[in-house]
Amino acid sequence: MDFILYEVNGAVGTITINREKALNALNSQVLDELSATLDAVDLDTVRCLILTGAGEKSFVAGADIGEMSTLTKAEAEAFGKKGNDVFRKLETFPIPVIAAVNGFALGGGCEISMSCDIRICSENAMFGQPEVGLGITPGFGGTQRLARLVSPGMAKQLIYTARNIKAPEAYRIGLVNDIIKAEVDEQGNVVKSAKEALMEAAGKMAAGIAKQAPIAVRASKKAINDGLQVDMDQAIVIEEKLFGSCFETEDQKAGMGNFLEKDKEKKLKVVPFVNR
Ligand code: DAK
Repeated sequence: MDFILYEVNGAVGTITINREKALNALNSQVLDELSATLDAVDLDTVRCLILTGAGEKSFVAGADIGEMSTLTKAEAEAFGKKGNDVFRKLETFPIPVIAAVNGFALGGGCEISMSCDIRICSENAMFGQPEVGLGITPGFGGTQRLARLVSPGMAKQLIYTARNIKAPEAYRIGLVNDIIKAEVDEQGNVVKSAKEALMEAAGKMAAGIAKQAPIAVRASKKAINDGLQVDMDQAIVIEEKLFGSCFETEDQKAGMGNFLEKDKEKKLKVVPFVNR
């Protein structure tokens, strides 16, 4: 892989888009490598993923404008589909994915973060959908996911004006769950950069997810994602089925058993990921 790094720490996998010279812009090769990396994740051991961009300056500064600039209509559609397929793979990935957003998350960068379950960002993050300024519409699901995540009115404002927003505004409109600041000592010296603090916070959140019963976490993700696509009557049926699917698993037996035995030590133990 030229542009993707993947490392596993315990039950948490971290995928880094590593094309720092181009601010981690997404070209076809990055998209292909990201797709192959997701296919190779060992779902028996990894329970949560973190997606980030290499360096301090940029998460992902968008789809690669150089590559897109000469596309024909048919090629543009194919490029859009390539991105959409990978983003959808991320969105429907069986385990949760946390986007740790450092610096620029513009166009395709904002869009890939919105395909993740949770977004946390560093204080230097900047989000935006600048596409209309480039003569195109957002093309990797930006028009759809932004409208669902924030509100149709806010999504329209951001997309029509192509205005970039900083971390506090992204937090205010609900685009990110949290903003992580650099750590500074009493003399004002930076002891932990915003990126380091961000990755530490993402790691903690991921580890917190990874220690929960994995079947229940996966089923919860599916219930939320699938339920949001249908009306409430259908949505609660989806939930019922996924709720039912947790029963008779080792996770459910151990999880409830630990509680009923009132054994504090046991209760704190990680429920094993053996179902199955
Ligand atoms: N693509 C390619 N290269 C990029 C890039 C991008 N999106 N963003 C930055 N780079 C490259 C720069 O060209 C530069 O390369 P060199 O000149 O050093 O070779 C290097 O990264 C450093 O960038 P700057 O020198 O510009 O750095 P600055 O700090 O001055 O500025 C910036 C940072 C993020 C403000 C600036 O680079 C910038 O404005 N970048 C473009 C941001 C942007 O407009 N992003 C949205 C891209 S459009 C679709 C499919 C997908 C999409 C749409 C439709 N369909 C098929 C329908 C998605 C579209 C997009 O994402």
